[in-house]
Amino acid sequence: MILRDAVRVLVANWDGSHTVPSRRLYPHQWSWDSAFTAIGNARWSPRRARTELLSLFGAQWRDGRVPHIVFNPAVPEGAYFPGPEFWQAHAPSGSATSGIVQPPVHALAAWKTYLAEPDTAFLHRIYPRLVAQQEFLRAARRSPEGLVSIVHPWESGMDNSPAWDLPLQAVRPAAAGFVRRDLATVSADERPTDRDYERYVSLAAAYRDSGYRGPGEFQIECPLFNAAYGLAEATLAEIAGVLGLDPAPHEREAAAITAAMVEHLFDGELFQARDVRTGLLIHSASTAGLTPLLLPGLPRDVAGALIATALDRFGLKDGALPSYSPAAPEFDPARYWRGPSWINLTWLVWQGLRDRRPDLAALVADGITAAVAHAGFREYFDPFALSGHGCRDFSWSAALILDVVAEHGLHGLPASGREVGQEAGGVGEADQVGHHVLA
Ligand code: 2M8
Repeated sequence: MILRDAVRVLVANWDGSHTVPSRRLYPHQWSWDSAFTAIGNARWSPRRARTELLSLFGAQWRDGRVPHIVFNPAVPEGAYFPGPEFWQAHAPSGSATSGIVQPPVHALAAWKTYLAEPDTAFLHRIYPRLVAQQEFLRAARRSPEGLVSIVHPWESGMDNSPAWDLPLQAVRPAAAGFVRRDLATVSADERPTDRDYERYVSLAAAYRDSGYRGPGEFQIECPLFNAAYGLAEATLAEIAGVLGLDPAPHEREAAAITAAMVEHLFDGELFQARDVRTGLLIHSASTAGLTPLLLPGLPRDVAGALIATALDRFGLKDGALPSYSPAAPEFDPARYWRGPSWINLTWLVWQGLRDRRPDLAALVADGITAAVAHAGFREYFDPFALSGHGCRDFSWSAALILDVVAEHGLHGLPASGREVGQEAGGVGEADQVGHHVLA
């Protein structure tokens, strides 16, 4: 049942060449959402996963950046703010886009898509684009310490994390005069405040007015973004191997970023963000700080310290993983990226644990399936009550459950849900549903 329902959500959110994260709240194509969605789609329709990734990279800019939103021209301007009129940006393909980026998790998505159905022609097409995406980050965003920075909280993917509160204080808020669309769909106490939005808009407008060169008033080395960048290099090494290309430059870059992260961002317990403008670490309790577990070359003692922190301060064993430590005063179980459990973030930590601590990885996978079984494919979840928040029928929640179940089975479900899931034939059934719909 859960698998069939997941596929139904993905089918309903499909727009012909990509999947919208949510029909009402996010009616365009988002960059890292497409990567997570492809990872799930690869489990029942690798063709759809390939199309999703290739359509996103079809809007890649000449400088290699992959915009965080590709706008659907059929959707009215007023459906999402800030829309194409605000961003004033176009890809060489002609698509209207935003001009900022999101964590580069796409090499991993391409690789998992390939593993689900080995299609070397797809890898040949996507590899140079993935390389160009990394080259943009090196050329435009790399600091002397060898880390890449983000220029807007939206680039972190964890927009409203308490980790950004301090650097955002230095940003002049934009004068009001824009209309938020998100509050028409989701309750205000689950979303960022108006004050946050004034600063988001101010930063985005300044970056736009610089010709998307920046850097502007917000320049941060985020541990999740850098972990994704390093994992992308490690994954590109695998892809290069399949394509008969030299993996060594990617391996060297993955090792270099891992070393730079340990040297500059690790506080002994957790990876922290660093403010490039002040040179100081921003001490927070964000779950982003656990995601360097994804890096294959992370030293064993550092990984051990991170796992200890995850157990002590993030309740790793206790069910749904929060996006911010419940022990910290800023924690909020219901507001956007300030504490709720998000399936994509939990999935990334799960990936990082699978080889190192399969016992803990299994508990995290159980937490993902239990949250979705309890509340449905919501955007985020109260990590204790498991109640759903944000929008409904959210694509990456539906997609990643397919991946988790394919790897881990249905252990996290109550017995009744498990039976229904098995009766439905698991991912095999979903496969038929998907191919039927695509035919
Ligand atoms: C959220 O971000 C957008 C801006 O990009 C928004 O709030 O309007 C974040 O959760 C982000 O990580 C996600 O990619 C996007 C679409 O799901 O929504």
